[in-house]
Amino acid sequence: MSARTATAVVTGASSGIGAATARRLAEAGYRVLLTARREDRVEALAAELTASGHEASAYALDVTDRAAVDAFAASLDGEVGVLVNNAGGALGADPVASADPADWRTMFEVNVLGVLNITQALLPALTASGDGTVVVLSSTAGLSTYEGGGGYVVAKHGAHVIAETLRLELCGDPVRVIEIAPGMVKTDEFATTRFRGDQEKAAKVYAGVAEPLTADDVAETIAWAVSRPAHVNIDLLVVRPRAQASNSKVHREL
Ligand code: 8X3
Repeated sequence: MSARTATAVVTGASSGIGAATARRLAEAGYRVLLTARREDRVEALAAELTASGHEASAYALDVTDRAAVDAFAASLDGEVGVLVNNAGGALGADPVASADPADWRTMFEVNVLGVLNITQALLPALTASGDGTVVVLSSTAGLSTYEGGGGYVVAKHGAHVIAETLRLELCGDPVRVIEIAPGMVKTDEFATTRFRGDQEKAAKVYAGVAEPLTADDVAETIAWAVSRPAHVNIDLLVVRPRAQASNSKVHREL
């Protein structure tokens, strides 16, 4: 399937890596379908992409709402070439000893069940395309832990395991499963959401780091992985800034 004929669905496309990925895939020739809870944001980005000659549309969607996800899947006419599971996020950085179970539940809902919901719902359309690609945007937090990682680390390990398991289960079907695991990425919202709007705490995440990854660095990586020939599967790609050697080893110029 060529990019020119393929539809790419991106979740969490209202900002950050999701929005940047929608842009990159549109530029690569995909018909992009932007989904996110914030309808005004995805509408605006879809309009902008359409105005610059790309094929783009928007759909308000909360991936944790299974009925809404099923309705979205039923609204699609035809095949889907690419699904980018980007919707996700962190809440809190508390130690296991004192973390709020409600935060853990929220993170599990979006980072794990959200991926499950939309992947299940779109698998028939991805398979029907004859050359489908599921991207799971996990995190380096899905591969190893760090103090205060808590429920985010747990949830992203879940996303990582979904990708690994699905790849095993789909072996022989015309659908590949790509996992992209970014490390430190400076986006408008990730750290601010994690620290519930506390800008000072959010800024500390990136303090002294010369060049954290940008949303577009990750989007470019996703677009590259997705655009490999159909028989080439980038199982797992870890991408970090040069200043970060592990989850807890970061070079800061302070
Ligand atoms: C984000 C990476 O290190 O903040 O997925 O958990 S980290």
